Parts: sequence; C-alpha cells; structure tokens
Amino acid sequence: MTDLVRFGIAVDQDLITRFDDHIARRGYATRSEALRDLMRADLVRDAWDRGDETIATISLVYDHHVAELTEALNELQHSHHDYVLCTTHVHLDADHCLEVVITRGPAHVLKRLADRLTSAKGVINGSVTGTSLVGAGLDPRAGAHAHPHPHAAEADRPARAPRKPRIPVRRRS
Ligand code: NI
Repeated sequence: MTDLVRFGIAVDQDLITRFDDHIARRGYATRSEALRDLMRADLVRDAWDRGDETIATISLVYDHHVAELTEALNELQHSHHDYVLCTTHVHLDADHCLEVVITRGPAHVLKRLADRLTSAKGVINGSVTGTSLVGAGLDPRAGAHAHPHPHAAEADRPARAPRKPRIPVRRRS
C-alpha cells in the first residue's frame, strides 16, 4: 500500500449529514473509504471521457432468432479481437441470449464497439460500463497484466502462423 495522506475538508453541515446518511445506507464503515471510492470513480470517468486505456464490460440481451444477428455480433467481435478479452454467453430461455463482452483498449475504440454492438438490429437491451486501473495504484497504460518481465514490442513479435480451420465450427446461438 502507498503512503496515506491525511487532509481536512470544510463541508456544509447539511451536505455532510446527507452524505453520512447516504454512505451508511451504502454500507461504508468510514467517510474516508467512501471518499476514496468517489475519487476513484471520478478518475475512471475522466479516463473514459479522455479516451485513455480503459476496461469496458458490454452487456447484450437479444433474441437469437433474429436473422443474421448472431453472425453480426460475432463478426464485430472478431474484427475487434485485439480489444475483446473474453465473451460469456448465457442462454436465458428458449429465445433469448445474454452476452457479456469484456474489452480493453482506448476508450474511444471501446465506445464505438459498444455502440455498434448495442445498436445491432435485434439487440433488446444493451449497456456498457467502463472501469479502469486508474486509482488502483497501477499504471493505466501498462500492459494487460502487471508483472515484472518485459514484453516484446509489437513489431518484434513473430507473425502468427495461419490457423488451421477447426472442425466443426459450432455456431453460438
Ligand atoms: Ni444463446
């Protein structure tokens, strides 16, 4: 843990009373913990607004019977494979699917991908939640994982051999 800094804040009585009620309802043990979370949340919002490296969770609920929708969603994710970390698919009932796409990359790219996924014809409900490493004591520009070994620069990586087709390709629906 990094060094703790203590500081005082002057606040209207009415505001602090309401804030204390609010954080008690939320289950915070102390004002300090609540304020730390507010600071982190604001830094995440700012990183999102400025287009910094961000993590975003995109949730989609759709009817898999809608023509070509499954293919369209799949195609969009493949064309952004550098940014999609993983996708979880749940068959909610006989007709509906929930897909949660976890992404990482520049916020403007993730926002555009989220817009295209959530606006696809047949998506009933779509939402995107941005989060970030900002405020977690980690460098938000660091690679996908924080550990001591150096990573080869993109250009130095050997080109990937073309994949052999997997058989049979099972279509998600
Ligand atoms: Ni499904």
